[in-house]
Amino acid sequence: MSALLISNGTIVTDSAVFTADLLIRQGKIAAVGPGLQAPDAEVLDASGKLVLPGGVDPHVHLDLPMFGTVSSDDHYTGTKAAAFGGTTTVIDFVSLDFPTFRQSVDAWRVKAEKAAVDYAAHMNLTRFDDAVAAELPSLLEMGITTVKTFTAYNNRLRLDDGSIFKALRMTRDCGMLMLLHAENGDVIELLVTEALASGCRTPEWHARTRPAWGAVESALRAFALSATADAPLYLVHMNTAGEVDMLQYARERGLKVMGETCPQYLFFTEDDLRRPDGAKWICSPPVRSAADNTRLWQGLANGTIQTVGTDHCPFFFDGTKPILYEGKPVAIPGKELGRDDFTKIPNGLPGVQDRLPVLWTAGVGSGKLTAQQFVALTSTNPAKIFGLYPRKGALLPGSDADLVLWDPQKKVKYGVALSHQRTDYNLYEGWELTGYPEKVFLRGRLIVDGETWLGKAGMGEFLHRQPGAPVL
Ligand code: DUC
Ligand code: ZN
Ligand code: ZN
Repeated sequence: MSALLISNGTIVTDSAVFTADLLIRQGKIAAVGPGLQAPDAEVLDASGKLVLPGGVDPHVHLDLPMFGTVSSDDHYTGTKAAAFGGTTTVIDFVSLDFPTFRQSVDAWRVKAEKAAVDYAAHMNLTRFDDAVAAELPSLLEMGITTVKTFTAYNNRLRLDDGSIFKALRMTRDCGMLMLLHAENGDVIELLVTEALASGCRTPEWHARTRPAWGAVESALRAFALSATADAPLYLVHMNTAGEVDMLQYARERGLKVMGETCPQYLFFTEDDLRRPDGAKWICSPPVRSAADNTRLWQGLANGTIQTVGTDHCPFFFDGTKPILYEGKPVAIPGKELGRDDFTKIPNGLPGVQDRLPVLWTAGVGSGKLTAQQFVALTSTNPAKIFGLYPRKGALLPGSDADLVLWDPQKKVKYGVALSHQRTDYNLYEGWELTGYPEKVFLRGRLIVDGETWLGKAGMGEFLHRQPGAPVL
């Protein structure tokens, strides 16, 4: 692979913004600094453009079976969409669908092989017995250093508190990190049963049966278990002000706890569920209120929350009508499955491509976040927390040359026409964005050039992660 010198760009890292050249050799960053000389290198003039480390999305669900259908982006289409949005690494979830972790991971590896950007996996820890406990440390041999547990989805995904506590002691001893989905499963089951019995079936009941207090109390419960086990814990998809309060409370007391939110929780509310097309906004946990949006923004700005992921798990709004994807008609059953019953609407939203562009405009453009905070939240922090740094999330000599040439002046009217997410809608339809990826490189190879796709299925590499990642 020939050398590339990106000259005169504005380098943005999690801690600095400066003008410099950046030299790429053999897919790695070879040097960063002013006035670099490389006579053999092709030169790309990046004057007026920003050079960012490729985004790291720590939370996606590709090709995930749910409610008799499947999330509509597979490991190729979802990672292609990620690349168009400036994300060059994604972390997907392995469902514990087989008797052993090994079998579950092997089956997932086959599905994930067609990824077009680099990828890693979290393991869903949705059973906990002697066999699972005995096999847990071997996840490290499979390159997996993180497990996700749930305090909701009774009789399916949920673990009881005792099992979460035991698992925390094990993840601590193995240098692993536990992720936690915080909602109150018992309360949800009861409220859903009552709602259906009373004929309440519209999308807004999805949120009304999954109350914010359940997220708040189970977040605090999980932090207490983490403190008692002296084990690190990462709270996924924070959606309520109360979770930010609990995370702040726990971190002020020195607990090893961290948190992630997602764009949908920064921008949308239960009012969106009351729209005629409200099913588009159904995800779990649900979108909440304007006050929750505000507190989550504060949590990002003041450092209480460490990352912005997406929980990308798209479904068609109307999966009976095909869309054209790469010139071919595709229709995958989606939200229409629950037209008459909110409990049958597949849970999840598209977002892997949208994350950087919408967060840039609404965060950096509005002055809520600095450009360095943007890089920290979307790339460097997830890379560090999940054991990928400094290979990913950094613009350092030796790092993978995953980078985004970002045009901070570019104005786009965003929406489904610009989106490569394989679904028939976009949550940000018609949004006027300022700042957009112009070119995206994966290990030194140009994979997105404006609106042109130069990547390929299978280009992505599986990232074998190392234990002992830092708590930020
Ligand atoms: N929530 C969703 O909305 N979709 C996928 C998984 C999850 O936790
Ligand atoms: Zn979850
Ligand atoms: Zn999720």
